[in-house]
Amino acid sequence: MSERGAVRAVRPADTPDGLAEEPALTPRLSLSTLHRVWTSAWNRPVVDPRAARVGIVHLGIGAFHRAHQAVYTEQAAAATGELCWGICGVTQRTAAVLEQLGPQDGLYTVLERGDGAAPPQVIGSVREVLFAGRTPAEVVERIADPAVRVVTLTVTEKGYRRDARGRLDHTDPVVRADLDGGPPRSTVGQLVRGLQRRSVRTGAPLTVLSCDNLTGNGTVLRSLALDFCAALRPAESGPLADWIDSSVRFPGTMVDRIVPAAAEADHEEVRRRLGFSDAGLVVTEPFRQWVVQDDFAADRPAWDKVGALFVPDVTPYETAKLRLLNAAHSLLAYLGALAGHELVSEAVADDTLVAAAAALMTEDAAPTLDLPTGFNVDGYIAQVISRFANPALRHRTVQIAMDGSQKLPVRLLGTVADRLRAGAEPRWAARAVAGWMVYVGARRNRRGQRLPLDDPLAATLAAATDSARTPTALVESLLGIRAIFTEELAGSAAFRQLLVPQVAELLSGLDTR
Ligand code: CS2
Repeated sequence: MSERGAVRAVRPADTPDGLAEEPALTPRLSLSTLHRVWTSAWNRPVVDPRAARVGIVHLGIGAFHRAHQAVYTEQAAAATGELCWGICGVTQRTAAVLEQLGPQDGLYTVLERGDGAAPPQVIGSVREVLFAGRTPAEVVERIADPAVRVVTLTVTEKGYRRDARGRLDHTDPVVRADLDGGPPRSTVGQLVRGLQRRSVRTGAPLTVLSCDNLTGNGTVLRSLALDFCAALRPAESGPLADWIDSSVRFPGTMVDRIVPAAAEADHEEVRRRLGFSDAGLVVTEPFRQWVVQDDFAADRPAWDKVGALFVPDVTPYETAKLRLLNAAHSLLAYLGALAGHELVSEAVADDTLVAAAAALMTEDAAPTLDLPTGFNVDGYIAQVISRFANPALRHRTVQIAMDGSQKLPVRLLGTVADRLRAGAEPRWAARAVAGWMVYVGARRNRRGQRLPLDDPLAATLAAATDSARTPTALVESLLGIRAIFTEELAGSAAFRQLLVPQVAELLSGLDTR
């Protein structure tokens, strides 16, 4: 791994996930141990990590990126022999990923679980890790580096810092500080400051690819970048906006792979099967999908050679995935967590819940979709349910339940609005919303166990729900949050009529103790 980028040797004792307790007998994965341990050739990186140069900056290097775009990138390098697409991964909120991957020279294992799982594979495409909180200037430098031709992002819905209208939230103190010229801490700030430096230094064209679960993720990111630009001093903002317009592309993408948090049993399995400990391990399903809008400013990795689909417009794929898979995921997460199911696979094994998830997709979401040509919606829905049922994936319902304020509008409320406008009753989508309302209001499950409220709007949600004594009051006060529900939805009597009885029923289900 390159010297730059604050990749410091961190002793195993410093790692956050308990690997410190590891007996010294199990070496830690790194370039030097990779060949020493009894790893079979097919577990090793498919390209030599030492040879790869950084050509991609990835903002938000969590487990999802490591199990998805980084794998495609490595396989594309193997398919073409191009060694110029190493990844500089930027970790945003904490130094945890730097501490996991730094001492491992960026290497980590992808452990697939479920039918058709490939052998565990060490991935070497991450060549550098930066912690933006510690070295923000290096992040800006890397984005400006002409060797970098692609910036990818997985910063989750909340990482975009949008206001209720979907524009850059100028009231957000982090955004404000970035606009005032401080070392950029917001994703959009990092990106635009990097673009600014690039435009002045070389003007080399760049593609910025949002890989988050947002409707129109490319368009959203472009308009946020331009919002940031517009708020700069006039001398800076005009030329920069012109350059972005002419030299930067923001294609849309649809990404899909289920990547639950790795558990201790997964770490143990890697130690047993590969003979090293790996603090950067990611666990995932065999399935993966990537649809990318074919609109690049410069060259790119040959992701199309390893399964990514390049199309003129990703919107139909993206909307289908968000309104089918992600909506059903959220329904199972809220209703499943309330019913006391720890895992998605357990929620799917519950006949009532799986029926609700299937009905949400078939009856409510599917009629709103403008499906891509040849898309078999019934086959897709059946495949989604069987992916959720994968018993080897320990995907916790509370992990998916987090950030509901950001996820609901994208996954469920579009379906609700479209169906209501068509004069139909989106009963199942409303049930998922009711599940969320009860989840955030009660914050405990049927067994009386506490459920975490992990959401950027947690304080607003708690304030809205704490004084709500009846189902109607709970529905009313949550519908009043304009950052989540539009005027149109909040004012819909039909939506209320679907919500109130379902909220009442779900709340009464909690009162069994
Ligand atoms: C999940 C997604 O955590 C969540 O909200 O619904 O991360 C889901 O697993 C992925 O989008 C699947 O591609």
